[in-house]
Amino acid sequence: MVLAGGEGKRLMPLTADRAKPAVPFGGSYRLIDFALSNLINSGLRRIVVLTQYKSHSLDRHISQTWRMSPLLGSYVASVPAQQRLGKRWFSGSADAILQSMNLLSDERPDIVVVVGADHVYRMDFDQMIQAHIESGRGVTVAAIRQPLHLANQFGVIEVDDNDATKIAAFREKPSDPKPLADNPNEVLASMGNYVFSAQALIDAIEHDGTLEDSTHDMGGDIVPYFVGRDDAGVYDFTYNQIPGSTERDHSYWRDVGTMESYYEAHMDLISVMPVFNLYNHEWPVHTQQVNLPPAKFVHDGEGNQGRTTDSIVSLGTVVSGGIVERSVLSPNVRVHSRALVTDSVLLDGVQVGRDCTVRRAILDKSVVVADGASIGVDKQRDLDRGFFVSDSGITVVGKGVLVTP
Ligand code: ADQ
Repeated sequence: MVLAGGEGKRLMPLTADRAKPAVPFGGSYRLIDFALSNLINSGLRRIVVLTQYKSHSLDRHISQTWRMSPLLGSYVASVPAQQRLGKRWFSGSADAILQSMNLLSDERPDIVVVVGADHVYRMDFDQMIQAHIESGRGVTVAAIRQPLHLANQFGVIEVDDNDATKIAAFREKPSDPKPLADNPNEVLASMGNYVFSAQALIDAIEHDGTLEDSTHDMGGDIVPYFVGRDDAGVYDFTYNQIPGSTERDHSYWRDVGTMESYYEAHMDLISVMPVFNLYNHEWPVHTQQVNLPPAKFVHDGEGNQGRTTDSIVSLGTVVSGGIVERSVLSPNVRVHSRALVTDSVLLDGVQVGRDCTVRRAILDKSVVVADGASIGVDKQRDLDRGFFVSDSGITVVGKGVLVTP
């Protein structure tokens, strides 16, 4: 079960009219492609995606890209909130499962893998499932070390003193986290990925549904329920072995929930020795293959050479007489004469006109930067023009906006 109903408020304006799992990433992908690729590459073939918030582009992406053959017993099905339990939408991620309980009773699985949809990583869930089965516990939570100062964004795990595979305490987004015994600057964070014994999950979710004071949240309520019953295990993500992964990108995992982390994860892709290697064909990240012509770099007839370095460039893009450095260009981008695009992420169909400068910016789909305009050069001016500027000074321009000089 893929939880894909989150709103992604901290990624506004990129989530203004699409669900967070549908946010484009890395040129050709959507965020959800990473979770779905991991599940498929792990041999899991019966997948439901629970959607809710602004799910149109997410549903379209799933049906166009991920649909498999129910006839052959494999499927990726997008399941919208259906108000099966009364006139209300999902109140939290556990409520999304409660309202989709019919899927479990139809399918009758032994094991249910529940994952989030907005992280960039590679993971073999089969290895985690094996560890879960061996433990005999009700739930196993995938975990990774994170810096102490980020603890308030994660579920924080404390392991048992005598058994490092058992969770002794779990607190969702604590303001006073307990650091790891061997490193005062780190905590053990939940990755939001769980393996459940099916009956234990059903019991926990149904019990939670009866509680008036519950937030019906997987991290906030369901995992603590198992911990309270001494029935929660932890799976250390650093043990997960992916074929073809390098020492550099082993255990790479990024929660791209904020504009800063979304931007930084893009920069991880384009560094010369990538921190996250998209070119590992042994564990491919799948996405929609669109029918577009190859990318092209040309001079403009006025002596300006089109040039792109240290960047990712997607199909259908043309750089004509402009310069692009350390940037990610999605399909169908145009960069025209004497334009300079640096340290930026340009989504589908962005057009950068002549003599423009784009610096440390994220431009959403179909943004048009008119001839002579600049973005990211004067941050105050960007704010005055109504653009979002992050704490570290990344300017974000929403879908379809015309940027004038
Ligand atoms: P968060 O990501 O903050 O923390 P949440 O907002 O519930 O938790 O999102 C988890 C996943 O569930 C996301 O993929 C989201 O899209 C989805 N989701 C949220 N509400 C939903 C709903 N009503 N219906 C369907 N899907 C929904 C979680 C855990 C933490 C953990 C971090 C890791 O709660 O313990 O540390 O993930 O990033």
